[in-house]
Amino acid sequence: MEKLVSLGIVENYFEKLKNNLSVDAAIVGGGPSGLVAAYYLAKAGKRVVLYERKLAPGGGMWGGAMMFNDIIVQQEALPILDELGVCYKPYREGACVVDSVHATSALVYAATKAGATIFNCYSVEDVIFRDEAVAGLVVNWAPVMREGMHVDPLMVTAKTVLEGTGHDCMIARLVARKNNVRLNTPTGEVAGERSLNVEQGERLTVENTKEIYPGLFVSGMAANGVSGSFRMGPIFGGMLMSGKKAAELMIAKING
Ligand code: 48H
Ligand code: FE2
Repeated sequence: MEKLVSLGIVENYFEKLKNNLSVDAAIVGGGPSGLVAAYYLAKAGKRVVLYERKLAPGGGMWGGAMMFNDIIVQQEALPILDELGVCYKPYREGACVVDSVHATSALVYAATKAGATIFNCYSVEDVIFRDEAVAGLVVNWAPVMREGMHVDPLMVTAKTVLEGTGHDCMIARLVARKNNVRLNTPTGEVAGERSLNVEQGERLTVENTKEIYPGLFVSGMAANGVSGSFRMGPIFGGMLMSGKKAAELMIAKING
């Protein structure tokens, strides 16, 4: 029985790994925007893989506001919660309150149920750069990166890559710096996030969700960070709508 347990995991895991070495969409980061993008891409029948460096995907959504584990979602984003089967309570002016633990786990469930593969405990450390385009990801074990061990990575080719890394925008930063290229952002580089403004931040998150370099798309806080727009605090409609828009743009690119 001991051998069966180990063999079952090893054989299945390596099968999963092999099946995801060349994909339609590779997503960096399992925050709300990345998870929603993974859901819609998978639902459209695309082969999608998502890498999350933490043990649990979900990013900044688990903790609500200052660990008060509720979030606000505005009216425009409720169709996404309905589609993903997330429960919410009407509050005021069309906005709803959502239990953040319920919502975060629901996004993880919906994305994987739709067919997206999530590899947790993986760090994306670089991209594949070919013919002046981003053509995939370079991945490693998150603990290897954290320990600073000199261990070479594995590579995954992808028709489209989504940076959903949150506030850091580390993928956009390294693509611009390492390859000395300009991004499709107001400054040509990572502009950096501005202070808090809920209305502007929410609107611009969706507006700034786009392809910032051939093959490389941005969603969520990374979309704001690269374009120099505002943070918005614990309101999550913009993150959800950004993930959906990213998926739509990527599907259009994959379909040529
Ligand atoms: C693998 C990585 C890597 C890497 C990072 O920050 P997130 O929750 O992402 P978003 O943009 O979908 O959501 C943002 C939201 O949570 C938020 O912070 C808001 C609304 N803030 C407002 C405010 O005012 O502060 O998740 C990003 C995920 C995390 O889980 C990281 O661990 C992961 O990406 N990640 N995974 N390889 N190189 N970098
Ligand atoms: Fe945040």
